[in-house]
Amino acid sequence: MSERMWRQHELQDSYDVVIIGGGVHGLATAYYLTQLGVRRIAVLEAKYVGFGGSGRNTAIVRSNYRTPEGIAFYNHSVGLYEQLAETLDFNVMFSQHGHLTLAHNERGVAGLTERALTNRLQGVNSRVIFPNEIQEIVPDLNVFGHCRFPIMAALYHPPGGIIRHDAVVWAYARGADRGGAHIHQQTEVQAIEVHEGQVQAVVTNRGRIKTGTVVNATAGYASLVSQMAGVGLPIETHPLQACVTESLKPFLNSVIVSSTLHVYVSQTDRGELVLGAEVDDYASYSLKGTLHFLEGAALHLLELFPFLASVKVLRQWAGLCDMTPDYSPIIGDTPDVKGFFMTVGWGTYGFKAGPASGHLLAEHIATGKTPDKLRPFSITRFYEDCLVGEKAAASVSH
Ligand code: PYC
Repeated sequence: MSERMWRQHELQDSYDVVIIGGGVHGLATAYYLTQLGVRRIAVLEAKYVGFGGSGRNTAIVRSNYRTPEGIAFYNHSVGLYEQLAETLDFNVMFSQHGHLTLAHNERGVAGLTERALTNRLQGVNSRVIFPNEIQEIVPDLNVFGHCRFPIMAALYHPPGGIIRHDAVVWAYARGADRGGAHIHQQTEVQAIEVHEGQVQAVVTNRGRIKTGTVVNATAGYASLVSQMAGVGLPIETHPLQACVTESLKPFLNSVIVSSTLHVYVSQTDRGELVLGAEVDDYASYSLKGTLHFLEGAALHLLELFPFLASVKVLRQWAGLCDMTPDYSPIIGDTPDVKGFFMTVGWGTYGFKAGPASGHLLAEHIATGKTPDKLRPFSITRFYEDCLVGEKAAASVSH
């Protein structure tokens, strides 16, 4: 009989660390904690592993952010992703064929130029390229043909690419399980008990768990879960929609993003095009796809690749994005509730960050020290006026 990827366990009545959320952030945190010698860990997932944002994103990995803090953090993630197949002994199908962010006006070119310079100062491979080179890299892109928004330049980021998101989640789940963590699916958190400013227990639909350390690693419901511990978050939740087409002969190696056209597209190893848009402009917990999204995404994709006009869309879906005011995540401990940690506010950019957030948060929890790369993302930045403004680098989510 083949080995199970992770085992089922009885829910214990106490754990040293309870992680809420069985997506890439929760599972990576569990895995790296086991590597630091922490053993009595539970990962609680209300549905099934990878049900939330980890199974709904468009699997893009990149580190061409705008701020020095963001670039250093996401670059840490790209480095971990590059080693992940070996680290976890699992083929995560990471394809680093480059990422292009298009500019269609002078202001866009100036923004990308600034990003390229900041990226390079942080050692990240990224530069601005112009139409002839763009056409060489993506021969089928409508660079010189008739279009409403001519392509003037692109931020070219060669280490960017796509990965098989399910494989990443399963690999971390297996690694965490092998390290001794218990993964409990269908286990919904109903309350977090706090007494005199210290976490005491988590109450679930399967019973109460005593613990001094809780990690909120949820997406979509992050503010509701933090509220259970009495911690308010500056988060608004919006759906983000995406879709996939039938398989086509390979023609697109790189990831193409246009924030002017509100679209990003890549081609998977199976030949399908995966494309997505900005977040829906209303706050909601709906996971329903809409015709409005499909019409917009198709229209925008055809500006870039007019020859795709008769291609069929096979499937569409939505995920939930917890948007913070500065488009950066909230990671670390909470000053008012001892033992309550968070890796939340992952907006539209969470999947690419999973390894870094798990790695650095595990170190933070296990040692009690805050790694330098985590410091800027503390919840305290909102009342110390130290925002990490990444809106301009968040693909299309604005
Ligand atoms: O941040 O790369 C990104 C992204 C792609 C799709 C949504 N966000």
